[in-house]
Amino acid sequence: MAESDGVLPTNNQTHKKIKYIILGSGSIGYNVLEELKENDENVLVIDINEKRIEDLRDHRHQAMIGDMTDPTLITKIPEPEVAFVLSADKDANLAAVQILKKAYPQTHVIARALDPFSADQLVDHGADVVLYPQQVVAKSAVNHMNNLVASRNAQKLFSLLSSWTGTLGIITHKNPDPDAISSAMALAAIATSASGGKLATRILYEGNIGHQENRAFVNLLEIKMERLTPEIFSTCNYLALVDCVAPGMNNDLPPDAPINIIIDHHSAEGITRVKKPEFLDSRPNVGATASIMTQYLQELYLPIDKKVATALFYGIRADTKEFQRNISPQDLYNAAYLLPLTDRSLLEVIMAPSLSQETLDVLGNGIVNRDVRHGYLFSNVGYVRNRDAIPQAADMLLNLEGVTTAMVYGITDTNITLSARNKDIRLHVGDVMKEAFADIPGASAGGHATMAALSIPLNAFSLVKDKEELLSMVIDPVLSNFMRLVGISEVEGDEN
Ligand SMILES: [Mn+2]
Repeated sequence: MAESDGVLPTNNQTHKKIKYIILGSGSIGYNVLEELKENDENVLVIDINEKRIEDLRDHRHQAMIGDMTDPTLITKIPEPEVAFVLSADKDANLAAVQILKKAYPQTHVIARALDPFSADQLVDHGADVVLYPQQVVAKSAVNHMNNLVASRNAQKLFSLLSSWTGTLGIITHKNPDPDAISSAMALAAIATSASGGKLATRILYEGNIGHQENRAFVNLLEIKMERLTPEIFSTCNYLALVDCVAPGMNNDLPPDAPINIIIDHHSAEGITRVKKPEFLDSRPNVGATASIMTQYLQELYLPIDKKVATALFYGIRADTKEFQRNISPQDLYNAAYLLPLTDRSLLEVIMAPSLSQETLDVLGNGIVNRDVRHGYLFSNVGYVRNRDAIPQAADMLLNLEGVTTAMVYGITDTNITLSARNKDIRLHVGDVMKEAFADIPGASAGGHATMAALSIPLNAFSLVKDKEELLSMVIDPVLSNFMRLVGISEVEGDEN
């Protein structure tokens, strides 16, 4: 310990600074000392027991004999950053906490309680942290149990997959998002490694990969996904569902579809699964299925491919709204585990995807077709394939000078869609929308003061062939209603 005997070059004090003191060097005190010494910290131990102090000194620890309840003793030692009060005598611990807090109010005091009552007393007398060892052990036991259950699940999944040959179809939910897609990738990786390649995997989906950020995710990570068709379905010997609670829930499978594996984090309350899967891991308290998959990969000590790590990290991030929603410590731990394994530059590109050609076209139409009246912008973007482009156009058009409320509408194969954005604090756009669209059959409108959306299914208007004509037929009376409600005339327009 030669170096810790010296004075740090920048330290002009004659006495070296004691960072930590430990009062009471029984078994807990000694273990804390050992932990601190691992970081090579400057620690002083004080105990009333001469024999213990001698032993510590023999092992080249800084130690002194003293009674921790003696006020003159504490004031003799230099002010420590942290004091551990760890004796097995509860009255002595309480007295020491009081003396320490009086002499050195800045020192952080961590104290040992002998029972729940003394724990409360220690807090009342200023201890910053109180440890009740029995409770610490109990908590740790339960933690271990949870980890054991998780690792048993991982083992069970692994051995199940290792017994299979043929093809495993991994089905994500409808309109898959990064959580579902990355979970499917991870399951495919586990299956390949468990079966030694004897089990082929296919990642399957229904619906669309709508948002351009999700499309960028799939393209940049070169994820092979196939649309689920009856032909593909019939080639699968086994089926897994990821990020879905049951067949028929957020997927178009029949409720009695023979699913072998379900891994999910949605609430299963009130769900009846017609056939029980061989493997079921349903954890509603976890923020993302990708988080569960990451835990499996860790438990199984499987190497994580860069693309899979990048996908899973992005999946956790997306499902927890950038680590802000439904996040558990386990999710944060898993994300932190993945981060060094990810491809950072790829992550950056996915998070800032360039606009697709169609989105650019929709934004362009939104600008060209705008009609601004007293701060209200209306824009018809016509037929769109990707409805996500409409709210993006509304977002952008709200930035135009003089515009306080932007309403963009268009028609897809199945719906008429309108998005509203508002920065006029006098207007609650969600409420006005609801009122304006109240008469339309099948319409669903909703929103907040600053943003709102409307969707009208087209099945009620199937006789009209021309989409553009249909759009104006439906939307014109609605917009008149809206203008009447907010008090602007339809005839006049601003210059733009
Ligand atoms: Mn999810």
